[in-house]
Amino acid sequence: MANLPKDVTITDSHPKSLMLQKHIEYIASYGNNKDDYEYCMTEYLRMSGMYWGLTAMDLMGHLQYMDKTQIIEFIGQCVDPSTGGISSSVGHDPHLLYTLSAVQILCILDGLSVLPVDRVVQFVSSLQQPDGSFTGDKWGEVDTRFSFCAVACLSLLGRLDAIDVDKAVEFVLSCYNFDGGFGSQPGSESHAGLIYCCVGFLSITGRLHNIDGDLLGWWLCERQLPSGGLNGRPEKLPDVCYSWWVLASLSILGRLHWVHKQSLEKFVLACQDTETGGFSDRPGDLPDPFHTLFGIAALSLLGNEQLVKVNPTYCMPQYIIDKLKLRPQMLTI
Ligand code: 3PZ
Ligand code: ZN
Repeated sequence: MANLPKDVTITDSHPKSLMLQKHIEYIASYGNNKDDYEYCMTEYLRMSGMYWGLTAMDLMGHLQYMDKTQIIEFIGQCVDPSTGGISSSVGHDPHLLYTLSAVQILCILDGLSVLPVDRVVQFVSSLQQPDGSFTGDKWGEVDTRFSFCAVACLSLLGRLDAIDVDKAVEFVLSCYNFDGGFGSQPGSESHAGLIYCCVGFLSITGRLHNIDGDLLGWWLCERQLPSGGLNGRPEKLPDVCYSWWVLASLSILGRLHWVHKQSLEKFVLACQDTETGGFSDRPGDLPDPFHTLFGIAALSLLGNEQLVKVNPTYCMPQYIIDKLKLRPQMLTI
């Protein structure tokens, strides 16, 4: 058997243009029925789910369809009184992932005043380890994803000074591999999602000059398959969310033009669900809010003029990042 790359086939039956109105309806009605099986099942990632839906809506220019007051009040109830960390739902354990989602949402909604910011900052900095790495919560494992969450969260709050940035950089650079990519820990295999986290981390901390952008850019654009879609590592199927992780990384590295934009756009558009709205991981699968956000965000990075411009480091609307006036070294090069 020839070792052909795994891929999908896009046919004429797949959608070719952006069905904006369908996606607005899909996000607006997602979770409307609180007795839904789906709604109950996703309680453990509700905070991130809100960030995915809200950001998708803002990128589609329809933030006004979301209930801002209700969302801000919900986040206020998810702050853990003893640690200052934020959980996915009321009464769950706080985690760095949901803390970042909550801060991203509140930046978009201009609702940061609901947070005890000093305590949230204290929660994030308490997760830094002596080697500079971060865990996601008090018990969890070290992972470069959490290094990204920590600096993204603190930079949005204007409080990067609360951690040892040099040590944090040292740890992330210790996860740099010979192929130019990054893994979750020193010696772990390169993976596009983790590369996004590490490149975003180095962009926020102003240390992109420490890596070889050509070598990493090459690894990233090798993720593109004949269908136009991108995978997360060699021998894997393409997936819409990797369109985002790979494209955003290339954009931060100033090498967005290294992918074939037209065929990637065709792949992403083929992942729309023509009946329900929303995007799936690959053509023909069921849509979800996660792939809907990253499909829309990828199309925004590709220059789709129906969408609001997205910031590649934070996956938030660029106009929000502009309003925050982050220090210059925190901006994407
Ligand atoms: C999905 N999570 O662990 S998860 C996620 N994945 O919470 C959310 N591409 O079963 C949704 N795969 C769907 N709505 C999938 C978020 C994962 C990523 C799984 C996935 C995506 C292919 C298999 C990890 C930021 C935050 C979290 C992740 C990545 C980036 C699942 C499986 C896992 C998860 C949720 C549902 C459908 C939605
Ligand atoms: Zn995916």
